[in-house]
Amino acid sequence: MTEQLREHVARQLERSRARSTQLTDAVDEHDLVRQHSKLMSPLVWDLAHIGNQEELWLVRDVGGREPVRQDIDEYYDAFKFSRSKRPELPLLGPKETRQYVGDVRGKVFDVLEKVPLEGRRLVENAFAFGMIVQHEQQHDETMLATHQLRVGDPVLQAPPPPAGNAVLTTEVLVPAGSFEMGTSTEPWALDNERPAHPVHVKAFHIDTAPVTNAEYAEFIAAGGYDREEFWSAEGWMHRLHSKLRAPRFWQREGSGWARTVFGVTEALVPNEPVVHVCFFEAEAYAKWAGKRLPTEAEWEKAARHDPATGRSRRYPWGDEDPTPQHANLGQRHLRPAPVGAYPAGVSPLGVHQLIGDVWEWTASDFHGYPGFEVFPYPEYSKVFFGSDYKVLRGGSFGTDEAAVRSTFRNWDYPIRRQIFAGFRCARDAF
Ligand code: AVJ
Ligand code: FE
Repeated sequence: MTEQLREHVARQLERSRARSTQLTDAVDEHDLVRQHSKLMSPLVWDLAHIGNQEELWLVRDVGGREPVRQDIDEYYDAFKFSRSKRPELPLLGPKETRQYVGDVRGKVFDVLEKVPLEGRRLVENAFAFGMIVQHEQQHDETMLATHQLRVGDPVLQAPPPPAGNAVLTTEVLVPAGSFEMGTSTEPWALDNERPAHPVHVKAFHIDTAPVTNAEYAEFIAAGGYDREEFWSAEGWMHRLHSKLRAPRFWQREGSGWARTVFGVTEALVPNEPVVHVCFFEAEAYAKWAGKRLPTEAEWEKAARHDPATGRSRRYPWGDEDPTPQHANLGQRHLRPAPVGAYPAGVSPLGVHQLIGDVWEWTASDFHGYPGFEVFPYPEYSKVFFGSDYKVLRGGSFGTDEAAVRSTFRNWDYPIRRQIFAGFRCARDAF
């Protein structure tokens, strides 16, 4: 059992490192150290930060080993310097960074071989490894978003996602009742997903698929960006101030639209979920459509509740880990898949593509669940609780399966568009 766990952790560490290496080897040194957007760190910062967190948690804390490079800790502390300030820091260069993360990883494999993974130690130590795997994958998704912001010839390649299929209904009714939200048993669930607790949800309808490019283009054509009545007061202020006219990376092409995807400008794919919209745009679209965004509880009930058993599933399709047949995860494709592309991933209530493709904005602010306990450190989520952030659910094509579950909660400012975010709509049932 312990050996199997060590094997599993080693494989996950290797998978995340292969991805980080791919994302950073794809560009030249100039593009590695450059800031491609004020919203992002230079790619070389993300890579060294991945190594530094790994050193802090696994080499020094779990392993009780001597520091590898204590002198650089402060430059890679995400709370000390904001993303926009990071390019001015005396950061490690590309070569030093690769050397550093490699040195740390070597020690981590040694720690993994020797660390106790029994009893209480199993929970504490195994979780630390799981947290670091997720952390690296989260930064890999952030680096993928930096790649999308980068200007220049395309450097990333991936096969297209599977084709779409007709989805027969546009929305389903989720009957009123209690369901179990969150988890107390997922071994790698983070503090904000815990504990499992019952939540009563009133009857509501939820869209069977995320809102598509074609649907979103109709909202624009209907004057959605000029009609204040669809926007919240805050959303309208932002729409005016930032002169929003369309999703990020869209451009007019004749009477239609084109969009730039990792350096390639192409015609919009009509039945693909819209991506790179902010919360305020999602909210305005929903109002125009006579709907609203789902709350977090509604989203999770649609994703997990099995009316036949009354149980909450780990994933919409059941309790098995995701496979490529279930969902568009892990940067296997460089875009969301068209609606209906994953019939095997459908939830018991008939809702498609809840996991993968695009992060989905919800109506909810980011708060701790009843009984929330900081674990293992307040900077993971507690310091972000409050009304500044909106919760996103489900993961995107750029999220690795190690870093998303049906209970997983992501959060961001309602104005952010560089993340791989889209949405689906809901409405009251009665
Ligand atoms: C959970 C995606 C909001 O990237 O800011 C990375 C994850 N926390 N390093 C982020 C995270 C610390 C976090 N999100
Ligand atoms: Fe981080």
